[in-house]
Amino acid sequence: ADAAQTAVYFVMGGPGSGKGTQCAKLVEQFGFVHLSAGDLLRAEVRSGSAQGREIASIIAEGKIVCSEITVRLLKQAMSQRRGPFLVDGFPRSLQNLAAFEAVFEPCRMMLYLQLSEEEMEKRLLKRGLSSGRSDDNSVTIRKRFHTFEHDSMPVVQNMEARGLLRTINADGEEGEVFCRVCAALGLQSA
Ligand code: UP5
Ligand code: MG
Repeated sequence: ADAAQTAVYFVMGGPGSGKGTQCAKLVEQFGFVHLSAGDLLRAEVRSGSAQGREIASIIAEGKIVCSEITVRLLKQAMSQRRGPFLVDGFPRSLQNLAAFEAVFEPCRMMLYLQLSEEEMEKRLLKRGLSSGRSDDNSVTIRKRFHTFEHDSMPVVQNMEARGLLRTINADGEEGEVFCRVCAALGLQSA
């Protein structure tokens, strides 16, 4: 595929900041292709493979799956579709970023959904009542917050230093946040 058709936008933000929700809206209104690294990893877990079991235990601990696995899953998913791509919840570490950039063109931009831990926890615990996600419990949520601050914020800072970061206030109603997301992308929402 040629570079013009494979534009990549990273969508980052802490656990429960609304990445998946905002990506779904961008798909619906503008035809982006949404790739959630977490969803790809959870699909691998459901496949029941030995690697899936390994991934399951990493997710339940709120830790980061090794870059090789995640990049391979992204590569597979991207090879079947034509962009522009929203890569949601990745890269979560500087190592993830380096592994991605060894294979793909640098991203166009990173959207960073910024939200307080209090609000993120509220959203996740509410979702946890019905999500069935092994990591939507208060113990794992705390570990996810720690991993985000420790490993993922350096990626956000790296993007900022490269002038590629757009920080979005993710507090408020979905539609309100979506208006901010569209503005950051220079898109006119219906
Ligand atoms: N909600 C959304 N917007 C709202 C709003 N404006 N007001 C009120 N409620 C709102 O939203 C979360 C919940 O909040 C939903 O119930 C939603 O309705 C509501 P969602 O859009 O799902 O937020 P999102 O940021 O996508 O939250 P998610 O839990 O998916 O974020 P995580 O980053 O924690 O999860 P992810 O799936 O990306 O990763 C899970 C795990 O996989 C990681 O912890 C890690 O162990 C592993 N992983 C890797 O190892 N490597 C990767 O590259 C990716 C994942
Ligand atoms: Mg998500």
